Order: sequence, then C-alpha cells, then structure tokens
Amino acid sequence: MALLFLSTRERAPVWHRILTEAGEEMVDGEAAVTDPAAITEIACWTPPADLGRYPNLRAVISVGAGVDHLPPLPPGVVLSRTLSAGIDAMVRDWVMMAVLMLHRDLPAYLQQARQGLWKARPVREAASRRIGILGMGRIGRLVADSLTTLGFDVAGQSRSGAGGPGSTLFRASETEAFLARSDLLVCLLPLTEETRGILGARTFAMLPRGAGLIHAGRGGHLRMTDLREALDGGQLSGAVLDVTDPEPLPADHWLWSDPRVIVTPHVAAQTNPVEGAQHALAVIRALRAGHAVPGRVDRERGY
Ligand code: NDP
Ligand code: OXD
Repeated sequence: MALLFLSTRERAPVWHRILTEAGEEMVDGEAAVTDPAAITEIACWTPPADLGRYPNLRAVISVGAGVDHLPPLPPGVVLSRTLSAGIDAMVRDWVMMAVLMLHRDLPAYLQQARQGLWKARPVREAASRRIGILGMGRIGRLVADSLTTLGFDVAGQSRSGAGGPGSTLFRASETEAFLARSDLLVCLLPLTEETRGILGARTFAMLPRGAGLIHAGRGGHLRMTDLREALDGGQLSGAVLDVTDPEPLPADHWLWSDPRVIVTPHVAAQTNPVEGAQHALAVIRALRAGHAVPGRVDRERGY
C-alpha cells in the first residue's frame, strides 16, 4: 500500500519525510511506480490521465482546497480536498487586504499617485460598509469573523443558510435581500454546476450601485464581459480578483490595465507542504480504520 505523490517537486521531500516517519510508503512520480497495484492513494492537483492503471486505488487527494478541476473518478474512489488551517488563514488575509483596498479607495489613490495628484476622497467608517460573503464555509466563516472584528457590517450566504455565529446569514433562496445589502461582495464559493457564472450581470444588478467585487473563488464564477459592462456603467466601482478564466491571464488582457481592477495571480493561498502531507496521512488512516474521510467531497453536490 503506497501513496503516489504527483505534486510540485519542492514539496516531495517534506511529504516523503512525514509519510515515512509515520510508517507509510510514498512513491514520488508516476515514473517511479514499479507496481501499480500497490498504489492506494494519489495526491495531486492534476491526476494521471489513466486512473484505471491503479486497480487498488482508494482515494484521490486534491493538494488544494478546491476540486472543480478534477475529472470524475472511478466508482468507489473517494475524493478528498486538503483541509488546512494555513490555507484558510492565507485566503482570509488576502480577502482582508482586498476589502481594505476597496474600502479605502486604493485603486483611485493609485491612479492619483501616477498623476502626482494630492486629493482627498471622503473616508467612510467600517461600520457603514456592508459586506456580503458568498460562501460561508471554512474560509467564509473565518473571513466573516475577522471583518466583524474590524467593525464592518457583515452578512453571509450559504446554500443551506448555515454559517458561523455572529453574522447575519442568508440562504441561497434569499439572494435578492443578501445582494441588496452588499456594498462589497466577497466570493468564496466552490465552483459547481450551480455556481458557475454566478458573478454576472444578474447578480451585479442586484447590488447597491457602485458596489465592489472581491473574488477568490474560481475563474469560472465570473463572467468577464458582464464585469466590464458593470464597471463601465458604474454599477460596480472596482474589483480585486485572485482567480480568472483563463489562468494564467494573458498578458494583453484588459483586466491587467484597467485601473478599477487589481489582479493577483491565484496566490490567495498556497498549501503548506507539512499540512498537505498531514492531511494525506489523516486520509490514509481514516480509510484504513473505516472512519469518515477528512475533506471528503460530495461529488453529487460538487464540493
Ligand atoms: P467549503 O466547502 O468549506 O464552503 C463552501 C461554502 O459555499 C459553503 O458555505 C456552501 O454552503 C457554500 N455554497 C456552495 N454552493 C452554494 C450555492 N449554490 N449558493 C450559496 N452558497 C453555496 O469551502 P472553503 O471555504 O474551504 O473554500 C471555498 C472555495 O474557495 C474553494 O472551493 C475554492 O474554490 C476557493 N479557494 C480559493 C483559493 C485561492 O487561492 N484563491 C484557496 C482556497 C480555496 P453550505 O454551507 O450550505 O454547504
Ligand atoms: C486551492 C487553491 O483550492 O489554491 O487550494 O485555489
């Protein structure tokens, strides 16, 4: 029984140390597989094209938090996404940065700075800024807590209406009311059949005029043409995006040079290899003991 590791080279020695110290076997890269029947777990971002090569495969472990990029797996193979406090905190930090940028008009001040223009804009208190978090899962809840601590007026929306204590919560069926009170809309959704394209004209039209968009979900959530129209028409005043479609964003894409938009290259979080390996170890042990697999993805739901 062994885990096949198919992630970045720099992470391999860390994974190898953690798994071998725990008494588990790890094979680094498909070229090193001598007995495909011995492979019981695969840890990867992109899985091998031919999973049928591994007859005893029990689980595919996404080395990231999202799983929308993974193809359907053979029946009986569990899909687990990496659960990591480090990922959650990194995305939280990125969202805090982005919220403060838009809350304090940084895109406009950057433009003024390029012109050498010393001009004050009205300053709003955090309490007067209503923030709406789309997706109140692990990361959304953490973000809600931190923004609330800073004094923002925070609400969240989840599919079920579940979320952490302390924030106003809306269900998926209460979209209109949720969006109507979101001066800054933060997207922390998984990409699923239901959420693909959710950041489009219909959603933007329900936001207060001049709202801002902060997006760290997936590129497939955002309709780029609708974003441009909403910015040009004044319905949106600015956006901070960590994810785009496509990725990488082409060098000549309009988003790079639009002063109303700030783009980072999908870096809100990077999985810490120690946490990644520890998650994989927890998956291996849960499978062996017949316990619930941590981070198990409900393929029907898509997250
Ligand atoms: P979780 O699975 O913990 O949370 C997902 C949340 O989205 C849940 O609250 C869920 O509702 C809600 N949701 C799902 N579908 C809908 C819907 N149709 N309408 C409203 N709410 C919905 O995920 P995480 O918080 O761990 O991560 C969220 C996403 O963040 C990841 O899938 C990934 O795409 C992105 N991400 C991006 C990173 C980056 O570097 N940019 C890094 C890490 C993650 P319910 O609670 O009812 O199930
Ligand atoms: C992730 C990501 O899903 O990096 O972890 O986006």
